[in-house]
Amino acid sequence: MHVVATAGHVDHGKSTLVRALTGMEPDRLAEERRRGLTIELGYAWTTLPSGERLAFVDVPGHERFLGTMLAGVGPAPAVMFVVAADEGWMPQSEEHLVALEALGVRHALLAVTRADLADPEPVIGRARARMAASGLGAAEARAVSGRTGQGLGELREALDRLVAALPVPGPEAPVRLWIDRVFSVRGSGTVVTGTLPEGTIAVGDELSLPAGPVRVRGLQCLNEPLTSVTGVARVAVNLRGHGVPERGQALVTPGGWTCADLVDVRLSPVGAARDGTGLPPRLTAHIGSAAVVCEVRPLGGPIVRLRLARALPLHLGDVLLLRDPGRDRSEVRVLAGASVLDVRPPALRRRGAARERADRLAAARPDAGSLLRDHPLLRAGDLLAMGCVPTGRPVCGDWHADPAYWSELGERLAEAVRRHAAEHPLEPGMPVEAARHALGLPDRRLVAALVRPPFAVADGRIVSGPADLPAPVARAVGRLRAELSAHPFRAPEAGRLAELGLGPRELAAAVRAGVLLRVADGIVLPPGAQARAAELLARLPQPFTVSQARQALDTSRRVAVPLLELLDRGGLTERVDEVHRRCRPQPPGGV
Ligand SMILES: Nc1nc2c(ncn2[C@@H]2O[C@H](COP(=O)(O)OP(=O)(O)OP(=O)(O)O)[C@@H](O)[C@H]2O)c(=O)[nH]1
Ligand SMILES: [Mg+2]
Repeated sequence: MHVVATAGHVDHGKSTLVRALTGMEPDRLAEERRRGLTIELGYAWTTLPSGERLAFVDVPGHERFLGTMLAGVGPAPAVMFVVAADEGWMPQSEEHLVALEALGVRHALLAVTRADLADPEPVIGRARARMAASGLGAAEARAVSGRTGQGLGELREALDRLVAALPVPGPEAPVRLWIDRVFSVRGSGTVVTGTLPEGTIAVGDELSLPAGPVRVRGLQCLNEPLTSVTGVARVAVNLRGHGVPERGQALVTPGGWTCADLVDVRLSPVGAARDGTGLPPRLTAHIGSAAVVCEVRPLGGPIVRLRLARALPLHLGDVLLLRDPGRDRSEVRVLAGASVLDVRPPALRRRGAARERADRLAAARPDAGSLLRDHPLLRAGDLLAMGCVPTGRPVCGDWHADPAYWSELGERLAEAVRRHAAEHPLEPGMPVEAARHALGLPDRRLVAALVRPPFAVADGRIVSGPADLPAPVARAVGRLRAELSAHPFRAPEAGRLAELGLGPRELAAAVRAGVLLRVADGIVLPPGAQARAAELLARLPQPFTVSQARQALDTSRRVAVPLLELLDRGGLTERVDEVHRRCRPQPPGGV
């Protein structure tokens, strides 16, 4: 089915035309019929010549009910714009047109009605010119009469063409049903109605309201009970859950939207505001059936920040209509459309931060690539809740990153690992957690995903080796060095080396690469072990025996003997006699 809202000046014949097209009464209230005035939104439906079903949301034209008009038009994808042939273009014609322009409505049909009272042609010309100038485009026009039925056949065919040209909404899209009516049915509880623009609601679904989760007990579409309904549709949803919903709230897919009370937007001023200077500091923002007071903070150029009095479920690319409720009634009060650029904007504390923000958002678009340039690291669920389908592959798990930011992070990580190695030469490598902290990342897995040769992750540390060291060897060496961190001189036994996959060839490569020190055949220690050993041995009473050295180094004879020989060769120690050695004084600056 399709949904079309009406629009047009008060008393121009919108409800009469809907009645004539559908045979249903859109003005449900006794007061409306008594006064001949639409106050609330009206609903009526018909079948078009093509067989397509079309529901109308009939809006009031009176200036006092502009908020209600916006609630009706907001979620509808197309509009039937009504102008009376005998009265012509009037102030609320203009105001409604400006509102449609601000909302970005692009699909409209012009019905010049009451054609039985005056020649419709001049009015058609004027109205089409206004609509074309406002960005609504070249709308098809029909002269009709809701009273005599003149032109209704052609109007129905034109409505068929209008709805056939509408984009097909996605059945899988997250649900956001802006509530336009709430009532209770004895024995069934609360029922809300609204225009479902896209997505699917099924009986049994769990959805969210501001007050909490609710479950769908029953569904109706054009008075028929259904088990599931896909947008576009007029729906009545019977809910089970806590709290009583209100018009202006939205029934949404949990996690499908970002509930935001602070948004950065790009303004498109409309109507008289187009040449105006700046906006008042307090306005009313309309979206769907919601109307929320907001404070306006200009950031620079067309970019402004809105603080909404109440959080709304929003996506990037949503359009809020801004109007000034306090202005003189005679003026057109709709001021601008505000296209949402960010629903999680950063705080602006520094001087000049607002201007920088405006520059940054100047070219922003509502897609994942653009969003990631602004929020460089987001989970897939966050992207979707902000209204952007992730494109490209995640960098790890469900994390998506801006490519430029990701490669910069890689460089920062390498730098941090090198600095860590320089500052902690005896540690086997930088702990992954320390790297996560240094880079300010939210998830350790991101650090692991950033590690590239010559670095590798082993036992919770980032170990380094030259690029030509094969990754499995680098990992094994990293693990070995991690094991050595508590007892740096307890070189692993042959069995452990074999378990780690470090045979003679792998050990030789690691030694060549400088990531291990060869003490003797099959005995390896971390690089820098000589200096560390000399330091510990220098604390012993001089001269010392192999046994004393073994204890000081907390190792076995198997390691101590060849290590001392290595130190002798390196000039760090020297023999005094058959059983004693001593440390050789070292030049200042160390070895
Ligand atoms: N002669 C004639 N009168 C019409 C026609 N359409 C509407 N009217 C009359 O115009 C008056 C207003 O009609 P409505 O249909 O209530 O107008 P509306 O646009 O719905 O008004 P609001 O909802 O209050 O903005 C009523 O008295 C109708 O009888 C028409 O085609 N011909
Ligand atoms: Mg009416």
